[in-house]
Amino acid sequence: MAGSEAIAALRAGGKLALARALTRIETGHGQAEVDAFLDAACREGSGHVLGLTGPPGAGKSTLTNSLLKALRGAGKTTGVIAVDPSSRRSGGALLGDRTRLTADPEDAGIFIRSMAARDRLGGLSDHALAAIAVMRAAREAVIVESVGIGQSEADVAIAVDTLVLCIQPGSGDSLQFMKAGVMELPDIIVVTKADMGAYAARAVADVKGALSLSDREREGWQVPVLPVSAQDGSGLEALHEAIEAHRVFLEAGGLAARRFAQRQEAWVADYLKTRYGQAGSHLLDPAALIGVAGGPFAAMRLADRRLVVKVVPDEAATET
Ligand SMILES: Nc1nc2c(ncn2[C@@H]2O[C@H](COP(=O)(O)OP(=O)(O)OP(=O)(O)O)[C@@H](O)[C@H]2O)c(=O)[nH]1
Ligand SMILES: [Mg+2]
Repeated sequence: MAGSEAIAALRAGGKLALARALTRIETGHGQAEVDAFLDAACREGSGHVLGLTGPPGAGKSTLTNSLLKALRGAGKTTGVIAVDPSSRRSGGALLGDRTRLTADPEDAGIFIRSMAARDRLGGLSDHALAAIAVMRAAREAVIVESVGIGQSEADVAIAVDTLVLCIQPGSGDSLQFMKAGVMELPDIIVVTKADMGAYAARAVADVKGALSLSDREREGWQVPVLPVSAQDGSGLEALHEAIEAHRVFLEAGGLAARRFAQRQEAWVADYLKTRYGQAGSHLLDPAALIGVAGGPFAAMRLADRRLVVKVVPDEAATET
């Protein structure tokens, strides 16, 4: 099926079509037809992708649940991808996530998928990137839950439109994040479990202190620091509004499209680096590859073909 028609069928086919598409991109990984489908999804997708990231236990899944309800309440079709940090972890962790994500199974507008991060701890696998591209084409709003940021180029920051960093009170995490230089990544910072009173207020002050002025304002966007409790519901509405405001901010002036193009280049650059190392990644230009191949996924396969080792016959042996 040609790209555009396949995307139209995906949109018309509901949850079943989405589940099939996600299975297909895993089983058919590397096939030209699958790459064409993924590139069409990138071209035609327009869903807003929200990333929720932060340390283990910060409250990401609980918050995902609350935001899912808010988005459904606003009438949006939604998709959730929960990225499990390690494929080596037992099924228990995934099941734990599933029980906290208590979506109505009858609601055709909610689709939830758990995925292993595979080889890259805390980062995203190629499969997760592909799944996000598909969800973005099929749904109006997508939430990606992932542990940790700033650990590799392949983390959630290059996969989403709006990045929310979750920090829990009393953890001292803001200091760690500041030292690691990841404070410049999030668009919104949430101090979770705000029902913890003085601890939460202190954490908000710490985060604000850790954010330098340049971190707080980027390209005209002021990074808000919001205390939120998924338990008693306080701050949830303000968070939902901030996410919506960021979406509108991105749409205005075509910033969303520009950033999406940059992110696709980052996917290809990361693929080159992961697969072929520093030397390999210097040989090919991601933007040029995408231009020739027609999209980021076909570009990765084009890179594979170009960088395949050619065996050159020994000169001395061929001279005689
Ligand atoms: N007091 C309080 N506890 C909360 C709140 N949100 C989550 N928790 C608790 O914090 C713990 C971790 O919550 P999760 O939502 O599973 O956190 P997570 O970040 O998804 O955890 P991992 O996916 O394992 O990294 C659970 O025991 C929750 O009940 C909140 O708003 N207030
Ligand atoms: Mg979780």
